Amino acid sequence: MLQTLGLQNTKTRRRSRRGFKCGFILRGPPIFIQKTACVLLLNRRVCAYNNAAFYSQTFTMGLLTILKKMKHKEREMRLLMLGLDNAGKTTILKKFNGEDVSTISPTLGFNIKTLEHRGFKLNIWDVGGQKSLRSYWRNYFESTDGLVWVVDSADRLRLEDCRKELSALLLEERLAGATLLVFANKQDLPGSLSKDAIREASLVLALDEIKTHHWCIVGCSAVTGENLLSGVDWLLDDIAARIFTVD
Ligand SMILES: Nc1nc2c(ncn2[C@@H]2O[C@H](COP(=O)(O)OP(=O)(O)OP(=O)(O)O)[C@@H](O)[C@H]2O)c(=O)[nH]1
Ligand SMILES: [Mg+2]
Repeated sequence: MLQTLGLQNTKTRRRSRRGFKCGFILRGPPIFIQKTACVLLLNRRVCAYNNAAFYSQTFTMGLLTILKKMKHKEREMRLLMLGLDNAGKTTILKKFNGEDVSTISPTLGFNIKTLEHRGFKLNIWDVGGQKSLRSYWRNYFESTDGLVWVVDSADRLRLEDCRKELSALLLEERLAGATLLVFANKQDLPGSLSKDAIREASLVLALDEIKTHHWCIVGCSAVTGENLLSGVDWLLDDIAARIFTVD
């Protein structure tokens, strides 16, 4: 399955993401970063004597460039997978990882897997979606590059719940920069929405009204693996275009 989906498992890095970044800076950044930092320092001083707004903007832009370059070097993304309980999040994660998906139980905490795909290291977080657990979702927002919202397309009764939860998430400041991929899952089930499930789901979830995030909806089946990879590819392309583009 691993090969079918084109993903490779990797060992989860022991150091935390933040710890790695700190270590990277302390051990001495590459020359181009040091040079840029000097220019930035200069910019900051000049700022005191000249047009403060202009130079502080230069400083911010410069900092952004450095961060982008560091991210580029890491080629690492953090993807957060959320959705109502029973939507199929854990099944999707296991399918990506080439694991058996016949025995899945509800997630009471979270699962994390680090996979490699197209040269990117993907840290995928799958958090339990039961109502009592949703207040903990916020603990996972930090540094999210991509939000994967999983919908059970056969669960028509809870589509309104689903829409409300997603709308609330999109107002979260810490998710403001994240790209949104909606997986309309369980397309293999006869009762799932309609033959034009994707368009219907996007209407029901009011996706057209989202102006704050780049988004895309993909119909898929975690059991058969259908369309999982094309969804992830779109997500990676969008994130890469936003955060790995240098200069
Ligand atoms: N037919 C079908 N069943 C699916 C699909 N994806 C998941 N399921 C089933 O749906 C049930 C719930 O799947 P999970 O992956 O545990 O759902 P979850 O979103 O992780 O649920 P929580 O951990 O409670 O948030 C399981 O019985 C899966 O086998 C799918 O694409 N098709
Ligand atoms: Mg789960």
